[in-house]
Amino acid sequence: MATATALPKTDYSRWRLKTHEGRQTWHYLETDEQLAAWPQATYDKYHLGLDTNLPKLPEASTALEAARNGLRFFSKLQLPEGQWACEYGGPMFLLPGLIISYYVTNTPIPEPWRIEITNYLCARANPVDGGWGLHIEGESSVFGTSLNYVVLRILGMDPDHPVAQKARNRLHELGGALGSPHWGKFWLALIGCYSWEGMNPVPPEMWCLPNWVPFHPWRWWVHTRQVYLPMSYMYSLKYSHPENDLTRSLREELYTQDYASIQFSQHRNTVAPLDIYHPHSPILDVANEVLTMWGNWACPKFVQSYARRHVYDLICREDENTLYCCLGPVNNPLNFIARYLTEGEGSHAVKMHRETLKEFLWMKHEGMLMNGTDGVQTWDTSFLVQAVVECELTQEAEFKEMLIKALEFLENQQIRENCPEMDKCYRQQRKGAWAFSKKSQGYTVSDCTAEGLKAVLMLQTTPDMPKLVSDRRCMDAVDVMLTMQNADGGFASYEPIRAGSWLEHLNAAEVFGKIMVEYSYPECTTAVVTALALFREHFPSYRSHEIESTIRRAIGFIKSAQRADGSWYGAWGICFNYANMFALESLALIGEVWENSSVARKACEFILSKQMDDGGWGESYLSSVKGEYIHHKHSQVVNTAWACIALMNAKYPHKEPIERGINLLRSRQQQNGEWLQEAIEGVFNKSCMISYPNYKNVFSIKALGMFARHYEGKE
Ligand code: LAN
Repeated sequence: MATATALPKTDYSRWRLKTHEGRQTWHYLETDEQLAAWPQATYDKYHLGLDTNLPKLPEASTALEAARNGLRFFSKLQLPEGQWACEYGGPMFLLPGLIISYYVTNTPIPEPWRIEITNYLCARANPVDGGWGLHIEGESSVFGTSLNYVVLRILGMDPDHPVAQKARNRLHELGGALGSPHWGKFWLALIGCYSWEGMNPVPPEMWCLPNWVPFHPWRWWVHTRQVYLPMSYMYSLKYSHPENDLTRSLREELYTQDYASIQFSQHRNTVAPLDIYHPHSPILDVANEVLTMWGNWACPKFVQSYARRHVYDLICREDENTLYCCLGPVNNPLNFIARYLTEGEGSHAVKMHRETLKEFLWMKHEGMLMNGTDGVQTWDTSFLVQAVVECELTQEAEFKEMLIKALEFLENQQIRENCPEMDKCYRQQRKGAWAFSKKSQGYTVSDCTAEGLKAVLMLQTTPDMPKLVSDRRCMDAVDVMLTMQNADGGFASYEPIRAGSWLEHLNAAEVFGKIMVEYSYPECTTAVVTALALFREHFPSYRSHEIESTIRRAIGFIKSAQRADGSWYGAWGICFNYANMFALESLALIGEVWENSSVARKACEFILSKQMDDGGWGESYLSSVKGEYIHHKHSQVVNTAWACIALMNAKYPHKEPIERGINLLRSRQQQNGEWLQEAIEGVFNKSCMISYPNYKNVFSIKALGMFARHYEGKE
């Protein structure tokens, strides 16, 4: 965005991405000695948007050659430890948590971060109205605009700067910060710019209920419970950062009314209409009234302090179980604040959080942003390996070393031990699992375990590949997955479902849907069944009956989840194209394809009905939000790759539509083998989008490879 006042920039030739045991952090080299000792790598340059000078490749005359060119390019982005990294931005409510945590814990913000976070927020302000939304492609909202405005002000931007002025005007048009959703009110209360009285309750006492209570927090989706855990601790303390000049100015800037005149207790349920994805249920409103009274008058002091101690114990366990990385980008800063307020500056935990928070920051051409996790390392690496296998390129000498390194990474990152006293912290079995990011984060994810295991098995059965993961460890991965099947046969994300979806009536976050409990997902389910099936080929006698019945029930779930129009709704990628690809892979596993299955046929018809005039597929993120297929204005490489893979999974008998899709992929490939970034690819909780920039390369390579295998040289 053009601004009247030019913003400083750091010197991009000084940024380096470091990887150590899967921990990825960006460093700004201040001295010439450092620069000489640590040259900038191709992957640094690529991620920073600098010229990589990678060569033009010979023009591809077949799909396989195009796949090979794609892989030649992508192999140059592999990190020294064997994984692939990338930006994982999209959500616009994460940086505020980090910066507010730095602010309330008196942690200095390094100058290069200050400059580049400011640049990022300026680059990402809505060019029309100057605000920020829930995610980078979303409309400006009070949540996004108020909190990112606060970030810019904490980072030192003058309130008269044109970017600040424009954002403030937008915030005021939206009614000001009084209309912040629950989580926004929380962050503002922490910095002393909102009153705790105006916040719906998050009582820590909930955690003292007996475990059989059907709405006990241990039954909630793990992200929701790990966010509300530290939030309840700070809510109970009603802590606000001491008032200073910034507090006083922000109180004037954020509201349309005089701050002193606001009766905060009347605004617990004031939320700007644009911010509401999931409106309060009447049950939640009643519960909030009762719990407010409980907190104000009824809760005995000893219960309160017992609850705080219990919650604090769980916070410490989460820190220790994840080596202070925490489950995600919201609970890490929250736990950091909780530990700081309780243990003070000298504490080991405080020091550790200051380190681990760095793993969530990412540098790109627009500046510095916060990723949705501590990286995508294991997930993207597993997919890349599978794409290479699909292309049958594993035997080519030029990719050998790359694949060995990828295997080494996956071997290194398998989780080897369960959490100590795992029942006390309500944790899922994790010995044998893979996390989405890295081992030390330590959270089992069903499909990350599955994709990790598939990649390992595929590589280890390739001639001349080392065998690094023992049979026993592959069995451990299977053991974890077998603990995770839901009653409906499907698989959820981190844990099996622990309570019914009626708990969504207590969803208080307003901005997200489906956050209270786990659900069965076609994506996760497919990953698990395909992993179990591959495992069974190599270990036919290990838990064979259980594997057999798990697969059967899982496929039953896949079939039952198909919508009347033949499609599947995808919860983690945008949207129907993503889930269709997985679901059809599950069906193919039991031999159900276009030729013999009405389920597969209907799905193919749905997919074909969405092909665009240029031969590609393009789905808008609104598909995820609204639950119905909505075309993007333009076809998208990633959607096209998914649709082609889906049709090939179903063995759709006519080559022509698939070839048109493949030709679109080829026409968008650059001369150095890469594909360029298009619209956002991923989603969570229905309303928030998240970027998967490696998908454009990985899934295009896979689609081309599959096409080559199915059709090339066979005419
Ligand atoms: C992710 C990223 C990966 C994703 C898949 C593996 C793709 C999926 O199949 C299972 C769920 C999972 C692991 C997932 C869950 C929710 C995450 C962690 C995210 C979408 C990335 C960011 C998001 C997290 C909840 C963001 C913080 C927001 C809160 C509401 C706490």
